Amino acid sequence: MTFVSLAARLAKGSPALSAWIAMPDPLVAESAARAGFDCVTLDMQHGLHDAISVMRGIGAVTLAGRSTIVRVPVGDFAMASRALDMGASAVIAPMINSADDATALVAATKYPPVGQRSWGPTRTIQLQGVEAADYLATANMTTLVFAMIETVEAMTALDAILAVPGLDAVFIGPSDLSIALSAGANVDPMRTDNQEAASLIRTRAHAAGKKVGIFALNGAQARLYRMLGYDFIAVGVDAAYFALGAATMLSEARRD
Ligand code: 3PY
Ligand code: MG
Repeated sequence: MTFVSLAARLAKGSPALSAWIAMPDPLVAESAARAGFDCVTLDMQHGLHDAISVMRGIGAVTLAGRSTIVRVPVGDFAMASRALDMGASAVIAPMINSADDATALVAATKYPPVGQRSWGPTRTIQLQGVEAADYLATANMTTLVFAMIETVEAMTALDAILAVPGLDAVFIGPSDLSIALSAGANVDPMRTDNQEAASLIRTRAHAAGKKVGIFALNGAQARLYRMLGYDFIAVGVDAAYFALGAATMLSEARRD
């Protein structure tokens, strides 16, 4: 399989459907890459990944011909920079609530003059078979930085966040957003006010020239988001792929 970066795919206007992997073993990440997803996201915020499992997972996914996205823990912009050094095609940073947060994220993940990313992409260069000079010349365009919008503060600061130079995209966290918009009363990504807020974010981000991602709990939600014009859609989580596959097989096996 030829490796296609997420940036190249989105630049062509093709939406990307991503696996979402919490289990910290490269075999799980590789299985997702070979199962037909366009790309694979490894989750360090709520998933069980750490720096070593991310390094191994990126290798397995890349060698299976897919690009890897890493969601880093809250505020861990140093890890965002490391994930790119390890060969990630994109990073997602949760709970970006202000232009200052977004500026700090960009500083860690884009080379000068856009940011202050420090040099050391040894593993990326090895994995992708590129020359160091070519990587330096292209990395700011070929790697994507997503700021998560999932709080009332982020909604209030949305235009200022979208105006931060070097920020490529936003990623909506519809569960946290639904909790925030209901002042903690419930978590319901499909609630009408929450979907309206997500559409507002999508429209404003597209108007600002940014790509927009969102997390879908299942295939039906992912289809809806694809129809609505989201660019990057995370489809469910690895535990659900396993449970759904097992339930389907067992019900078949137990049918009289
Ligand atoms: C959310 O829905 O809040 C997320 O962070 C999705 O992963
Ligand atoms: Mg969240």
